[in-house]
Amino acid sequence: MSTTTTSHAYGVGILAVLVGVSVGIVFYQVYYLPESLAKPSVDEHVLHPTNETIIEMIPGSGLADQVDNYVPKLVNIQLGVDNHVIWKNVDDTAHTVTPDHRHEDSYSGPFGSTGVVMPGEDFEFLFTEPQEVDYHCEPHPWMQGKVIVTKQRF
Ligand SMILES: [Cu+2]
Repeated sequence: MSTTTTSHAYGVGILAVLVGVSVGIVFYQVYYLPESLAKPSVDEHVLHPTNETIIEMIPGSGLADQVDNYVPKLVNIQLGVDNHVIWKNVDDTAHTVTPDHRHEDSYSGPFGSTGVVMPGEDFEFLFTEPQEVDYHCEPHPWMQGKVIVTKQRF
C-alpha cells in the first residue's frame, strides 16, 4: 500500500519535472531566442536619451509655395543625447513621414509613419545607430527633411 503511494508520488514528481523542463525549452525557443537574435544590444543611454528632438509640421505645410514645412528641416542628433525624435503635426492637414528610400534601424525597425499623421498627432522614432535618412511627405512631395545621427561627441 505504502509502496504504491510512494511510487505514485515519485511518478508525479518526474512528470512535474518533465513538464517544467519542456515549458522552459519552449519558452527559450519561442520567446528568448528570437528576441536575442533579432534585437542587437543597445546601450541604456541610447535607449533612454536625455532629450527629445522635436520636428514640427507647421501650418501651411500642405501648400507647395510655402518654403517651411518640417521645422527644422535638417536635424543633427547624437546618440544618447537627443536620438528620440518626435514629428508633431501642428497643421490642419494630414501628412506623412516617409523615407525617400526604404530605411531601417537595426533595433527600432523600418523607419516611417504607418499611414498619415493626422492633425494634432505625432510620429516618433528612436534612432539607435549612426545613420542618415532623407524623408518626405507622401501627399506633398515638396515637404522634405533629413535626419543625421552621429555618435555622442564629448
Ligand atoms: Cu504633407
